[in-house]
Amino acid sequence: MPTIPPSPVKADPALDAITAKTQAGQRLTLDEGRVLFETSDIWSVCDLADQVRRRLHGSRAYYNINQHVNYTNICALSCSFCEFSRKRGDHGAYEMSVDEIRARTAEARDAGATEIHIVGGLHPYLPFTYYTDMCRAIRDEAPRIHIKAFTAVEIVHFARISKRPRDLRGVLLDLQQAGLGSLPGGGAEVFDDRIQKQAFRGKLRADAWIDVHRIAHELGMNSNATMLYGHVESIEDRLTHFDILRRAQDEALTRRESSSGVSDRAQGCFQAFVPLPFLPDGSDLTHLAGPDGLENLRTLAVSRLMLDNIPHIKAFWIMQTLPMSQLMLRCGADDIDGTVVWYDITKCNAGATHQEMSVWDLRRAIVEAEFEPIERDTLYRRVMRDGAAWHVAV
Ligand code: V47
Ligand code: SF4
Repeated sequence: MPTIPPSPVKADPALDAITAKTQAGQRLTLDEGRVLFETSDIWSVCDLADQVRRRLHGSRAYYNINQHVNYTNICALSCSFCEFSRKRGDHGAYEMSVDEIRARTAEARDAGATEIHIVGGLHPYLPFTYYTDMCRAIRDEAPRIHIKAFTAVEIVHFARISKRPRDLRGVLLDLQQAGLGSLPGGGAEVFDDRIQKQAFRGKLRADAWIDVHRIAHELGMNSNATMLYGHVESIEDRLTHFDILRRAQDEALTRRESSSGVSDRAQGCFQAFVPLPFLPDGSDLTHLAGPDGLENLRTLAVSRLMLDNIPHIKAFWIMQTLPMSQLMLRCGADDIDGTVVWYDITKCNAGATHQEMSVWDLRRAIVEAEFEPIERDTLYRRVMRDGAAWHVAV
């Protein structure tokens, strides 16, 4: 019988102190985060993230029944990583009418969706009323569906087109009154001015992105945060990104704590962090390879370890693939997102925008990874269901 050679990866003693701190629930420094990104002992990093994930969520793994709507791909900006955006008149450019969005909502409601997730390009000509009408139409068609919509950069764009560039609060309030429930995490990319100039010129700087989320939190809405990685950013940039998010969440949680019982309005916070691997196909950066599987696992695991105050880490199966999302459940993730149905921003299936995953496949993937599948709503409450009829467990 041949002997099995020892694993080429040696346990890294530099991880001992980090392990002790993590197990004691202490916050890791950015220097420690650098060790996690640089060590050759990636499996210990994944194990450590798994311990934290199990401490927070046990063997539960979340999914939801949702539908994504990308209302237009016409965009005033030209981010170099983006394969989705078009200029007006370009082949394939589109914008949906409010009636089309209403029809998608009816389809989602009939399929039992609890959430509609809406993002689009920065359309240069649609008026602000288009966005409030869209929310009202969804509210009217499916009053129980949670509207998670508009990245921070879209909110700033709405403030400009409604001629009140400094009144982000007013814009968010108008949308909230029209039915907006929370903000998705997109548009953050990587919080670094140099990378912004290089890869997504004209998009929001970190402070502006954080401002939009802070105001949404103050208005009682929750939100998510993303990081687009594996393009031209460095490890330092990723760590800075985590640091900025962690501080913003500390502030949100402090506000929430100090307002409880005093204010009649609940304060929001970040619910989930979603690491997004750069997918080069069709973008202006096709000469880059994008991150490989190990880099994806490591980045997700390090995010779980560094973002100690954000409860959920999502492995978005559309970008990570379902098999990778299964592995990620063992490396720090507790959520794989949902049925999605339509997704236009990145396309892996020969360019098809219909990218649907059945509930059965989502649950099977979670069970195969040896976790308990839990259907959640947008606010991470457990959903109990009988076919398309559902209610939130109390
Ligand atoms: O902001 C664009 C990214 C984001 C590419 O909040 C790309 O639950 C990879 O934010 N390769 C939109 N990424 C998607 C998003 C999201 C997705 C799922 C869940 C949630 C949530 C948020 O997609 C954009 C941009 O960062 N993106 N092009 C690309 N080629
Ligand atoms: Fe426009 Fe968003 Fe694409 Fe940038 S990433 S070009 S803002 S749609």
